[in-house]
Amino acid sequence: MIVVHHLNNSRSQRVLWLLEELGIEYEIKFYERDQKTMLAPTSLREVHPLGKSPVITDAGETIAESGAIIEYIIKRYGNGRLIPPSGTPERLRYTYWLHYAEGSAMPPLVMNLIFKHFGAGDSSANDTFIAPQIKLHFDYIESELSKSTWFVGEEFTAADIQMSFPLESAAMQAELIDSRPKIQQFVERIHARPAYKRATERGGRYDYARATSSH
Ligand SMILES: N[C@@H](CCC(=O)N[C@@H](CS)C(=O)NCC(=O)O)C(=O)O
Repeated sequence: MIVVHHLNNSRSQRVLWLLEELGIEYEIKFYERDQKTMLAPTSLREVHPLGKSPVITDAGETIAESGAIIEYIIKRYGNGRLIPPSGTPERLRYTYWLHYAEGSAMPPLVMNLIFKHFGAGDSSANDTFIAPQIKLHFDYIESELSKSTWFVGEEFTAADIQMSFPLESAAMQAELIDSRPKIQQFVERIHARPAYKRATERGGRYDYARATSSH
């Protein structure tokens, strides 16, 4: 059975959600962030050397990186669900968004978080790079979401699950979300899905699920 090594308030919530969408049985092993540093406990390094979440174990394999985990689950357990058929334009878009979430959307958001957390005295990095990059990406995402209900088209796919984390992270910040109604609606739509709700019930407190209700 799949074991999800789940860190509270983290990207591993996406894996729980995917498994709920597919109706697959799984176990959760819970890990708590250090309250001060927000880092994962070192016990997670016993599962994978980087000690990051998500990581799953299944059939003797250990799989890390949320995109790789999604690919693995969809291929092994999906039976063609939540992924467009290969060789279609939809499949190309699916692969694009699956990689874009962690490869392009998250880096400026993480930089912003670190910048805010450590309160750097010199704001030039933020003004010249981080803030303009966030604007560029989120304007782009807003415009893509004005073309269709979901990232790939009218069908919900696992790429929407992968994209949920950057969008939920953005939705925590009023200045990013207030002027971008499509992103806001996307986040509301995913939060209304029964499988999403079941995943948050099983995964425990997940602050990002409250993103849109807070403002
Ligand atoms: N690109 C990786 C990022 C993994 C990652 O940084 N996870 C965070 C949780 S959202 C983490 O484990 N943070 C705690 C730590 O670094 O100790 C993925 O998508 O799986």
